[in-house]
Amino acid sequence: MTIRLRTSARLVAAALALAAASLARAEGGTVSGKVDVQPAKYLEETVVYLKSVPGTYKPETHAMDQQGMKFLPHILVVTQGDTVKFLNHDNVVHNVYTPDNEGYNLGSFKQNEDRSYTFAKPGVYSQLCSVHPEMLGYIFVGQNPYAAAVDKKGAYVIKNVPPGTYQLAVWNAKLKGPEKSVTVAAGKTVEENITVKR
Ligand SMILES: [Cu+2]
Repeated sequence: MTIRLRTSARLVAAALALAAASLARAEGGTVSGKVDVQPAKYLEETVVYLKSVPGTYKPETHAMDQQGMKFLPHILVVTQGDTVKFLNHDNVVHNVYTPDNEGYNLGSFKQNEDRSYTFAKPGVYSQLCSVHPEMLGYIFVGQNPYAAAVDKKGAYVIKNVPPGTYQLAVWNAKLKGPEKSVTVAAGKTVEENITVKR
């Protein structure tokens, strides 16, 4: 009896160890840091991303609103294969088009109507409204989900990155920044600060 109990306790311990090992494998790492944008007035239009991360990613649907005569958010970060639903919460007709990459024009639509577009290819797509030339937004379409727009202080956080070595790159609407090689380990954070300038 005692022997049997010990054996089953050992089996449970072995099963727990296996579960812990597979959890560790599934756990990703974090890449974070700060982007110093010179001149700082271009800070908002900055996305930090990993250039190529092997894998297939489940398509998701995001929303970009037109409200208060603005595209909200100003920059939307998505992954290739994702769909963006464009909303209109203004009491005026808005349009959505882009001249970038394959280009599209979703026509004009009224308050509480929407239009959708599925992004098949990575790239940056400026979002324009033919009715209101002052309106401008951006959709950053990554090859993978490991991308983040900076916050108001220039900080970025890219979470749940599968362990491995990647090229970290930065996109800015007006400026350029370097690429860096980063090695991500499970459960660890890599700090990378980047300077973006002319
Ligand atoms: Cu408009």
